[in-house]
Amino acid sequence: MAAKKPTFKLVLLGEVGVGKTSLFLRLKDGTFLEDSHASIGVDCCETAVSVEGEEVRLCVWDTAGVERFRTLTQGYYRHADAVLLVYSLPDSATLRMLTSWVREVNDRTVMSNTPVLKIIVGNKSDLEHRTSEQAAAELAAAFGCELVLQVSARTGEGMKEALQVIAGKLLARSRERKRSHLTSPASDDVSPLTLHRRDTTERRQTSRCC
Ligand SMILES: Nc1nc2c(ncn2[C@@H]2O[C@H](COP(=O)(O)OP(=O)(O)O)[C@@H](O)[C@H]2O)c(=O)[nH]1
Ligand SMILES: [Mg+2]
Repeated sequence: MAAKKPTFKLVLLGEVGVGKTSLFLRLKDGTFLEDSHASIGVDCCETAVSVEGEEVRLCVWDTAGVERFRTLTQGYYRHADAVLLVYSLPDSATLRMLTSWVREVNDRTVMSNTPVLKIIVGNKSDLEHRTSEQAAAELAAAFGCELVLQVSARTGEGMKEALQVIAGKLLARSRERKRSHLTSPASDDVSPLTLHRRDTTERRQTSRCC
């Protein structure tokens, strides 16, 4: 039987208008819509990335626009391996607002077994930047975000590289976790295989994508 491909859940967060749905549609269909598309509902899509010859699947989730009311459900965060904290490069206020999103992520994922990978994504790189890279780097350092990336949903610039680096990080982290499970003295008590099976079942019950 073929080995199960490593699969990771990524969720998009950030202020309304920063381009989350545009990034999502770029990943899902390779398209970009000029007009705002606030009415698109919660959705997820899967994209495959090759890391050192291994296929990694990334399931990306977009909000239903409910971030406007800060009413994202716990299910949105459940089993998330990474959060993409999106801001708009031409709008520095959206970067400042990420601090409250990071706090929400920390609150919502406090119970998860493994810390979620936090990634700051500056979108709209095709427009004039009004936000300094330094400010994004400082926010990342202050809140334990491991990556700071710049992309454009409009042109697709930086998207392939972003997926590559995210998939690489998640795969390395998951391999490291498996290694430490195998070598840990506690591995007799908690079987990684059992945990994995339960995890997969829960995912099936709570998610359409992964
Ligand atoms: N120039 C430019 N505009 C973008 C980009 N991404 C999104 N937009 C525009 O920004 C507006 C808000 O995008 P949307 O994806 O609805 O943002 P969301 O509220 O975060 O989901 C729309 O008019 C998009 O066309 C981008 O990379 N470049
Ligand atoms: Mg949206």
